[in-house]
Amino acid sequence: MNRMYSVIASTSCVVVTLSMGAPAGADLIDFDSLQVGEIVNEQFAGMGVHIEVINDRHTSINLGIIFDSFGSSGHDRDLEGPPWSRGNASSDVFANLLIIAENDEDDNNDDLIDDPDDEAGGGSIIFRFDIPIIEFGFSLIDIENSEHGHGASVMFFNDEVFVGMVDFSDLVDSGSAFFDPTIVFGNNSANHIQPISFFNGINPLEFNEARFILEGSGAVDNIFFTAIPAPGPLAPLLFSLIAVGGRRRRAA
Ligand SMILES: [Ca+2]
Ligand SMILES: [Ca+2]
Ligand SMILES: [Ca+2]
Ligand SMILES: [Ca+2]
Repeated sequence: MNRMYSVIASTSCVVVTLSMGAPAGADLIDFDSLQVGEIVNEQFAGMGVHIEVINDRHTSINLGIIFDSFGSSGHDRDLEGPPWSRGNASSDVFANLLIIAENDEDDNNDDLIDDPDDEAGGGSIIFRFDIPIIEFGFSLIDIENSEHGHGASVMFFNDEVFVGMVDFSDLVDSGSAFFDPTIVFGNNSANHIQPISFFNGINPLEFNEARFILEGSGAVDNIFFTAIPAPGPLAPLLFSLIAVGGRRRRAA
């Protein structure tokens, strides 16, 4: 899960590197502590994460909700597994998934959507972060991204300024820097997407918003993100060395 795409931005030169090991400041949201049908928005504010959903077809229902992939949610077999039909996570357990709600019916008034189903007309699932992020990974369920199916992508912004994007068709395009030969999209598919980063030279570009754009149905899970590492013990030492160097130059 820790292989990282490194793309040199703002030049025509694209480089993919690998980095192993758990990065500092990394965190994961798997949605498994929430209830089926629960509306998802500020439950992860304590982690500095805020979630907003926009429904493209039912524009009065802008809700992200929990779907249980074990099947208790009911009415969408495409979102149920394992086993999944294909993909690099075809035997993996996901439990709760985050979907764009297609309906907002709550007849028993328990604040849980009674019959969670994903919006076939798509929409946006937006993650906003209180502090800058430098890498973002996730899992995708039932994304049918193909020439015959609906498209999907994820876009990244920093203070609303565009940083970069990955069209999910890039993930299965051998000519793309984001190509991952393990990924297979299609009906009832399940895939883990390696953390995505954008680089300008050796410097990772910061972002504080990741926005999924889905043109059809599907779900996301296992939102993985890494904040900018806090200054380690080396930082004050480097600073003092620079300060000493500066004084020496002035003395000379
Ligand atoms: Ca989950
Ligand atoms: Ca209910
Ligand atoms: Ca559905
Ligand atoms: Ca499907």
